[in-house]
Amino acid sequence: MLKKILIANRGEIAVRVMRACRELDIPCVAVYSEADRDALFVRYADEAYCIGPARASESYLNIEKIIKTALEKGADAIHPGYGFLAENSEFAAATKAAGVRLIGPSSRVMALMGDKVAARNVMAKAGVPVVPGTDCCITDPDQALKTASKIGYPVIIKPSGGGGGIGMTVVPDEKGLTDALKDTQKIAANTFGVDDVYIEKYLPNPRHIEFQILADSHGNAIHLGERECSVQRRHQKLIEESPSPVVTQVQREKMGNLVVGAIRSVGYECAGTVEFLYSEGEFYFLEINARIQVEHPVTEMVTGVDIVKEQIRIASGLPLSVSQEEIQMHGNAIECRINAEDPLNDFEPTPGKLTGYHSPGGTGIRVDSGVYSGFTVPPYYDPMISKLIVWGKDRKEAMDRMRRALYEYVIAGVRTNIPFHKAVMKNSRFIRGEIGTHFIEEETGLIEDIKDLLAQEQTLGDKLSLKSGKKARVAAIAASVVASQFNKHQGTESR
Ligand code: MV4
Repeated sequence: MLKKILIANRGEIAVRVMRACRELDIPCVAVYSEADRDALFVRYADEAYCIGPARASESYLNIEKIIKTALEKGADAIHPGYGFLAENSEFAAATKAAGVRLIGPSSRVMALMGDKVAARNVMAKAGVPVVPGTDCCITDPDQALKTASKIGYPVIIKPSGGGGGIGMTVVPDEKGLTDALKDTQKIAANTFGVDDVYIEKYLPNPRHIEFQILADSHGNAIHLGERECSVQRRHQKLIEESPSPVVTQVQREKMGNLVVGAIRSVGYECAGTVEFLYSEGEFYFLEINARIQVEHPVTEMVTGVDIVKEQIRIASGLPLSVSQEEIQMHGNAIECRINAEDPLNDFEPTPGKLTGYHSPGGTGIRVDSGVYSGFTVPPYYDPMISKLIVWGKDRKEAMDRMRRALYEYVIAGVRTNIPFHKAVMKNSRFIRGEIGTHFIEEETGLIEDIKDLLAQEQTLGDKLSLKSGKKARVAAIAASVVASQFNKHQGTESR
């Protein structure tokens, strides 16, 4: 087993990884920026070292400094979490050169997966369905026109070095293709350093469904079923669940086995996610993410597998602790990402001091967070406060539990997207599981629902804080939230 792990990340995921380390009795080292001095993960760690200023390029992205800290402090491995250096193949190569293990795939596999055209070809060769499109990069307009008319409009042009939706252009018909090609190439060059692009058939309103996989150095590879991540906005996921409301056991086994076969064929060795678009009953491969993902807890809740511990086992050269036959999905899990952002102001970030913080608890609740009451959410990074994850014996119980948990959650001092999640949990399409990647923009009524919710809470909060005095404001907010949920105590002052 690894002797000491440095966590090259911050926030909730740093805490998540350290929790696994603590259970495995492996000491953990935090590295942090000046903006994160007071963060929970710094206090949680066995040792913590400041590695630079708030600006990520000088701290969380500072390859040299991070590797130097690992060597100096005797860490034999680095866990990169998600974002920052997690899928940086140069970082993977530099860690290896320094004799430190990276908890993730090799730099070769990382580079292969980072090249979206290469990844598409690998998957197609292994029999995984891919979106109809090109198997090489498109350079000139004639080639583009020929390809597009073959696959049929609308098409989507994507940067090969990209991922996550950046720089993609949808082209409805032949007219706009030449200009769109030029534009996408320019964006690709500016963003990813190479102007390679490829073309796929555009699927109008697909679901986003992804499979969790694990592969060790002994040739064992398994999948842990799928996650449905369709509720997202501008490529930021907001709600994820497992299993997907539309995937049957037969489809799950079929796709799971295909995916496992494909990752075996490339010598993949770590946890990963294979992303698909899903439309009219069919799956289409999109890309592979060679990292732990934000939404991994929903898979942990339904399978009982601790994915981070498995990552650490894999990096230690140990075999996976479970076989495919032992994996069973139990019940349903839903995750809401709780962000410091204002759903009534175009989801603009709202960093600041959490003057009051009370997280929900009870049966079937998991809260992964990197904050505490009195903590100030810094403005420099992603504004996620926590992930609220619930488990239920079926999807209905999971939704009922999520509603209950959201109404217990008290965060004072900054606006959050909790009212957004409350509105979605009441949305009839969401309840029926009828979601696609355009769900949020289609459900324009959500904004009105959020306004109503906030007005109700405001009214009750005002009444209660008059009665209970300033010191009890946080408690009053909690009470108002609960009351507005049940709509029973409105207009009464009995509470
Ligand atoms: C697509 C698509 C429709 N057709 N590809 C955006 C993120 C990146 N991983 C892939 N993306 C898409 N690729 C084809 N051929 C629609 C999207 C897309 C999307 C995908 C997953 C989740 C949310 C999305 C939101 C808008 C567009």
